[in-house]
Amino acid sequence: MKETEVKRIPTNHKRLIRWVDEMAALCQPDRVVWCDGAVEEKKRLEQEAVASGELIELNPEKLPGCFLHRSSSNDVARVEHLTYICTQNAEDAGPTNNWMTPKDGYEKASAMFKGSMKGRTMYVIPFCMGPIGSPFSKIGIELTDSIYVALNMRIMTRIGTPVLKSLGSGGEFTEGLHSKADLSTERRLILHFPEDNTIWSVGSGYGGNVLLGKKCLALRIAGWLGRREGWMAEHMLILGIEKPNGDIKYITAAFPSACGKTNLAMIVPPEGLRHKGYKIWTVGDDIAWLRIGDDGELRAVNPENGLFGVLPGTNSKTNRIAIETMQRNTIFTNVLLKPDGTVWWEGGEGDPPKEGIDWKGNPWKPGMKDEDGKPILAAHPNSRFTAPISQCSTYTDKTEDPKGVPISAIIFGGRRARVAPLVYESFNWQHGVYVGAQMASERTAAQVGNVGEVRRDPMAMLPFCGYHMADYWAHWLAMGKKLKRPPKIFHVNWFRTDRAGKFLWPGFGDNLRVLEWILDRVDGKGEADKTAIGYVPKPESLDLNGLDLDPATVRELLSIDSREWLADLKLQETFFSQFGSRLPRELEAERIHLRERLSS
Ligand code: TSX
Ligand code: MN
Repeated sequence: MKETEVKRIPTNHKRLIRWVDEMAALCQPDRVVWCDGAVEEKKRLEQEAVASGELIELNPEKLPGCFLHRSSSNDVARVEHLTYICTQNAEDAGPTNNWMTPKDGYEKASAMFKGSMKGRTMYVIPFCMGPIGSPFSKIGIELTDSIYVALNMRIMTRIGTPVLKSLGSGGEFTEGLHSKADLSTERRLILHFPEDNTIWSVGSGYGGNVLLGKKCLALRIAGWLGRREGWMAEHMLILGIEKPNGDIKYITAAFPSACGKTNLAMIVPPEGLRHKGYKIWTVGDDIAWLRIGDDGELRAVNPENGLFGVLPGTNSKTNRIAIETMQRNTIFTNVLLKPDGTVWWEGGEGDPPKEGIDWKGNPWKPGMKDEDGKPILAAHPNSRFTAPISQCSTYTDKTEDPKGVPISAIIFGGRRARVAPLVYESFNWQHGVYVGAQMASERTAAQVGNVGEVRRDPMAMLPFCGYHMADYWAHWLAMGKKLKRPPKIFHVNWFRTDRAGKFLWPGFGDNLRVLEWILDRVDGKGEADKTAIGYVPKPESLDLNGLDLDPATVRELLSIDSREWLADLKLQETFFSQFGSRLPRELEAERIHLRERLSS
């Protein structure tokens, strides 16, 4: 048998070394390379990836340090139907997760991993979620045969020698094993073993399936750890809003996909509020780890170190800060390559280019149609950029604070053409948990399935909760009891339309007007009407200066139709019923009280 070549091992962590040996024996790579995270290593990996065709170097004058990657065309998104929680008892995964036993999981995936790295290099990537050395942080090691994963992980997380130093000779870490294997959908599985602090991902090379620090560790495994250790792993952005007097208030917000979470995380104040001198700070755009600080307040850390954002629809009108962030040291995945070595996507900067190479690698011109007469897209709808968060002009080094930032308000939201008003405040923490648990969003044309269909997505965590959803809600309720001053919980909806389907609210930068009301409420200011669903702003309590909204539109945005709400409550009831007796009594009580208030 051919000896696996192993470069210098930079750790004396015996269990780690033994595990890497065992996984190498299973996957049989030609080489094992321990990543140190240095700049020289980055350059070497980039050169190798360009030589093999995995990356295309972009125009070094216009986009320095940027690369294009095309994934396999059957491998362009997370695969929820192939994502499993592997626990001894099915009940611990709950009705919203796929489940198999750990034994079945290891057996099935082992057959796929066996010999999968022959002829390839296995990279050993020590990574840290959260600032190195922070009590918030968690260390993982990802073994992967993908150079694309290695390069993405060094943007999305803190990697290399400093992480191994922090781990020492006996520290705890999440074991992550990834192989592209043959990229076949028949041999693809994303498995979580929370009882073993282990993640196995095989048969994919794409984003959320393979950057194991992100959804797999920072949400599913961390959620499990957080329940045990008394903290929370949430699918939330973290944003700071600074007043001219230097006072900064931080909020977190959870939205289902296609609601513009990354855009809100980099919101640009609208012209009409410019005179108020707000400064915006982006702490994170996707994941928040929430802990109770020594002072009894809720504090948040962004476990990530980069942005992995959707590109279609991103331009300098919808998100100027993101566009500026991705002008250097960025990996673009599944977008159009222009003849000048730059990139483009649907809804990107300017008009479609006259020609280019599409995300599948084929020549492309605007207006091209496939055999079925459907337009051929330049970029995949789920095409992405990976960029260091430190390149964001609204980045703050508060992101590195090992204690996290104090949270004043929690915002839930969804895309609803009707029912949900622009904004409302829950009555208290328990009611706020109910508001998060019944969250829902309507499908857009960019997603697969029926446009407009309402889907429940509690706390935007449906695909990311690594244990029983009802236990997750119980954990939320328990956390509220432990907080000295629980943050106020709000719900927003930027997507309400009139009868003709036209958006009533301008959205984007103007959403700061809503955030302003939310912070006023936190300060005990900001006038509201007490309604059946919660506190709704009085129209005059929103600063609409510079906006051309007529009073009837504002009234419609803030209106509550009891009949629509009662119909929606039926859908909530159906959704809740799947959790049976495990559903916390408090949430059932909130639903019944809401029905009573709406009916009276
Ligand atoms: O991200 C969005 N946000 C949040 C911004 C901070 N989007 C894009 C959603 C897809 C990711 C929005 N789209 C928002 C929004 O607030 N609102 C809308 C709907 C909308 C779209 C266009 C207009 C108004 C509202 N107006 C014009 O096109 C002129
Ligand atoms: Mn996300």
